[in-house]
Amino acid sequence: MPDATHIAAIHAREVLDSRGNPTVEVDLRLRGGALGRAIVPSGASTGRHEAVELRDGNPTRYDGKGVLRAVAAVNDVIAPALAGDNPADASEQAALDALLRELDGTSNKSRLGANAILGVSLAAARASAHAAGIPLYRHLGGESATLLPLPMVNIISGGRHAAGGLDMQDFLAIPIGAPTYRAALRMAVDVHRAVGRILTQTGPYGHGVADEGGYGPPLPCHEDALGLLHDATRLAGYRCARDGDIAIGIDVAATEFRDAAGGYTLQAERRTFSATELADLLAHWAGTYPIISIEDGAGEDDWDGWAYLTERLGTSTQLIGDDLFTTNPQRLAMGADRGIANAILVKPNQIGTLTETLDTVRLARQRGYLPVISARSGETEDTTIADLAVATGAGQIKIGSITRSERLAKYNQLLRIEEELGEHARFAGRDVFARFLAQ
Ligand code: 2PG
Ligand code: MG
Repeated sequence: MPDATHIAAIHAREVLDSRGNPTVEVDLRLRGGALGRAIVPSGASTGRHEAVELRDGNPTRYDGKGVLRAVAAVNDVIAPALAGDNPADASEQAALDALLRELDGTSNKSRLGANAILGVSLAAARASAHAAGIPLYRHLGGESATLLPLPMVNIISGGRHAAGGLDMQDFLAIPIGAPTYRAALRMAVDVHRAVGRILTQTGPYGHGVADEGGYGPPLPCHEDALGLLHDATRLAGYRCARDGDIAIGIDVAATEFRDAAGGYTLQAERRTFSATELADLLAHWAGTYPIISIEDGAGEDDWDGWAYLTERLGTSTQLIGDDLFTTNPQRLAMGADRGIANAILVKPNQIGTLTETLDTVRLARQRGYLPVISARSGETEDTTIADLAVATGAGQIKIGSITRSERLAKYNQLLRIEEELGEHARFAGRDVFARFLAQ
């Protein structure tokens, strides 16, 4: 059938994410019968430069967080345009995404909503993979898509993702010594369990989970989180070292505690830091603990702070721009021109289409930035980012912790992909960080 990959119908509905907040789900059916479904995630610590997530703002429904307007944008605007008399071809992802951007007509997707647009974009990719009878990672990445990502796994949460009092958002275990993805996942589970054992000795905080499934204990200061991670790793029988089994990552999410005057106030440290002082504090920790990766160690518009941080730590440590770059090729190019950061967090809903997400990963490679595919703190059973990580050969993924099924849906999908690839599956482990480990 020549037009089997042309779109026959698109239908969106409001469903709920892992925080019980409404989000957009899209079903997209092709003329040949193939169906694609995607659910859009949602952040809590969102960057100012992200594409616009359209919410209803009606306080009588879900505290204003309803997405009926975004759902209507799909059903009433996008569906008639893409599935009408002149249907779009879902297998032409770039053309389809260009059409979606044109329909929206704004630079930040504020008319139809990035949540409406991304839902259609991802559902089209899934439908088209089904039509081709191949898994999504292969559809997007071809035969060479065989590299499983090294997971950076949230163990302790703070900031907007937990109520324990830490200002910084994520303390992560990175199983750099693992020989395979499956082994890496198990090592992360072991560390998570060991942290739970230690926390249970001192209080009730070894139970209950933060937004991304990690622990959110009320620790007196940030260094205690690093110490806890370090001790737990050893308790689990691993070596916590840059040349060992587990290294440490931090998502500082500094934008969240930067004030209007440019100061960074850490309640847990009972003081306000300048950007330079914050970078010095991070450098001090990196000299004490085996920290291999630091995300958003300066605010999203603090280019000078970022420049100093990069100068201090950029050769020895992965410095990821999340709120800084917001998966936006223009923002990444600006940063690359200034030599700022050396890695980029890639979240499809920050930019709003699959094509732009892939463009950003491509640009990152061209400019020498390591891409890290990432989930949001508000997630669902959608597993697209697992396939995306393999499709792009990104080498790293950040999904949150290893409890809660919106996280496990992705971790488990990667287990399936690894099994399916069999002897073709590759895993880079510590080699992802070769340029930093040589220091
Ligand atoms: C981040 C993400 C995921 P959020 O900051 O990296 O951990 O959080 O989705 O809330 O922006
Ligand atoms: Mg972040």
